Amino acid sequence: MATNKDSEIPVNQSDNTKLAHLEPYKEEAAGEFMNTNHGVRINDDQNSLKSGERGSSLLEDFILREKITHFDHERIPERVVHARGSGAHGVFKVYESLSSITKANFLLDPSLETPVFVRFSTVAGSRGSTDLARDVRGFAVKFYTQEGNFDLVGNNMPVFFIQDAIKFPDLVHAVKPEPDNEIPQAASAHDTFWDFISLMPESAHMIMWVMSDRAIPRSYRMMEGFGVHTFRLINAQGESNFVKFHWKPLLGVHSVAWDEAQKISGKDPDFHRRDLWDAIESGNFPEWELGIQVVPEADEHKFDFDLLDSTKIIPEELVPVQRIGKMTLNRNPDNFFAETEQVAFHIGHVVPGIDFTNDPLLQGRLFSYTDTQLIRLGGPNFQEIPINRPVVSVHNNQRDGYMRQTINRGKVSYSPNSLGDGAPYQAKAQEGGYTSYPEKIEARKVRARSKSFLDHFSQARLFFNSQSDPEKNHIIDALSFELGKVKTVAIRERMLGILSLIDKSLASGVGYALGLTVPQQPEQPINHSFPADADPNDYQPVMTEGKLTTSAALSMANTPKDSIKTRKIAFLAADGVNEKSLNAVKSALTDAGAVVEIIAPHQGFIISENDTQIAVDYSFLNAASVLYDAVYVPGGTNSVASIEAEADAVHFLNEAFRHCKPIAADSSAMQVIEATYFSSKLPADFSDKNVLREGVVISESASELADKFILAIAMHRFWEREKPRKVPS
Ligand code: HDE
Repeated sequence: MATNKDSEIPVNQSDNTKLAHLEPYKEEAAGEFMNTNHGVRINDDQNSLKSGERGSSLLEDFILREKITHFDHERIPERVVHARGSGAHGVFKVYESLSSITKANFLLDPSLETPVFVRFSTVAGSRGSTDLARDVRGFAVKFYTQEGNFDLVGNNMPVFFIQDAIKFPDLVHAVKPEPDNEIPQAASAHDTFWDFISLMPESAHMIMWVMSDRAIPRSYRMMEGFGVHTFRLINAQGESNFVKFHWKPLLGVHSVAWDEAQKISGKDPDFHRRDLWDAIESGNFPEWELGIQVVPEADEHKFDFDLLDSTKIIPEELVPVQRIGKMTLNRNPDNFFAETEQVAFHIGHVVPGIDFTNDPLLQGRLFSYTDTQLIRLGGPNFQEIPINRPVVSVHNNQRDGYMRQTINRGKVSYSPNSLGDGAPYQAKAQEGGYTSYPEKIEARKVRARSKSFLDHFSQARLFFNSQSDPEKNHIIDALSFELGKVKTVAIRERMLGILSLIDKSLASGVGYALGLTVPQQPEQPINHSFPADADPNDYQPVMTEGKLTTSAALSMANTPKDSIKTRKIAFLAADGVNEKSLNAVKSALTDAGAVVEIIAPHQGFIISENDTQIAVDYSFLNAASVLYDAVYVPGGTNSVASIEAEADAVHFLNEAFRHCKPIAADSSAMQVIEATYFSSKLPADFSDKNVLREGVVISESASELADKFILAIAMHRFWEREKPRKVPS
């Protein structure tokens, strides 16, 4: 069983009540005979029953019929959004009781370990699409609490494209492949998406996030998560506070470069899935802290944005994020379909102590999630699928339907009843019965948008202004890429109008790449989405400046950069390698938690200069720099000569440089660096010994090299290399 060295959470997984609940459903074939679904042992699974050796197959072959029929029905509809995903089991523990703000049991007792199942996903692509699409990532957590399931169905971005659920089908139709030719797969870089976005200025803030590097994470393990909507926490006294949920990854927030993302999509479209799986298998359990921003009921209107508007964040400078507990993912699923595919999340799965607000996006989601499971999982009993069952037993008067598993005993399936002594009984609030927060409502029935929702640009600007220069450049590059793929020039122009309302330099940067002039005044009106009878002016964005000009939490440049745990480092070596420096650097890196892989001209073994065998992990044919975080070239005369002569090895280094990754080489391997495109771009004093410049380390001493290399790897990327000295790759 895996052990978790660095977490205080015990990994005795038999303590995990949910895993114990799943146990009876598991099947193992080891040592067993093969039999039919009806239990009859099978004598021949290789040949169908025929009328003679060369005769036709017989209808009576129940073994053939059963096998083929089951196979014919193996597929279920994929999720209409978030089809591509990966899941894992884990546990959550609160640090201290939150009884002052909530009565939710799993947030009260620091000794209580609540099982969780988490599914990460992309949004637009189909089930088999690449992990590295530029896209939002789903971050859905099912807490199996003692009071029933609580699902926190969030994303890795804290805002959303639209303000009202009624626009969701339009948004999804626009971003999915175009309906006439089903192109492009898992990409927003096409006309229908940008057509819709350019007419919906409320998406401006979300567009900044999706065009930022947050949309191309290095790993699911290195993403933040957000509940997006404002929820309510309710304490035992019935008092309500507004709350926003956050997940903060302990490994920091990191991304890849866009050029790299596109190449990973070809080299390893399962990159994120594999990364999550491998990390958990090797005992490197991913961890996140759960954070909350709490706003007292009385402060509902104190902000210059509306708490019910999902296109807005509460800046952390205004309401700090309190870290209240930790989630650790410590077990891979046994079966992808049974668990990851069949898990059904629902924002409406709440427990006493957690309640909703009137956010119109949240309200629409409350309908959608059960409805979609009915078609996807085929009927009203999907909650009986093992992964979806709560860890508490279920007693109510719901009955029957396709695939019912529960055998409800007795005559009574109604309430009130006297024949069953009135059971199952309603629970009082003190007995854990769910009561909704009695929010006061006094209103007319209207179809309308609140005026407090009409500031679409100030937080988009806040986000852009809060980015480092490389991050700003990446947003400009991403928009130039996406809009460059849009064929309709009028859409590009309309988007430039929107961008100019966020930031002039942003708009002019994108305009330059597109060869278009930024319109002086955006086309009027810029919001084309208003009711038929309304005065369009009532729906136009309100141009205001927010109270803050920047917020440090919005920039990934400010993420912790203190660890190289689980980073993948490539060592490029061949026969004749200097084994001493290879081993010294390897053990320094692995001691610091990194994963080292040796890449050589061929698989099997290489022979070091001291005639020892060193196992090779991959050849240049199977490996690529885009699959690694950093690269090191050890010395050794013959090895260095072979690596220098290997075009794929030189390409490996060029590409790593282009993607701003740390590169290290022994001084005696300098000729390999000199064979690269970028050696001429390095500072003049570069061949000096013991230099660390812009993430490139050359050293005579393996231990000094390792120290500097570790610092460089922890920095993740040296983006400042990027602009002035582009390197082909
Ligand atoms: Fe979802 N969303 N969504 N969504 N969503 C689904 O439910 C929907 C929204 C999110 O790993 C569907 O079971 C509507 C915001 C995640 O299984 C569906 C609206 C956020 C997942 C659905 C939204 C999300 C889904 C499709 C606008 C972040 C994947 C399959 C009102 C807070 C869960 C399914 C998993 C999945 C509807 C907007 C997160 C159709 C109508 C905002 C992480 O029910």
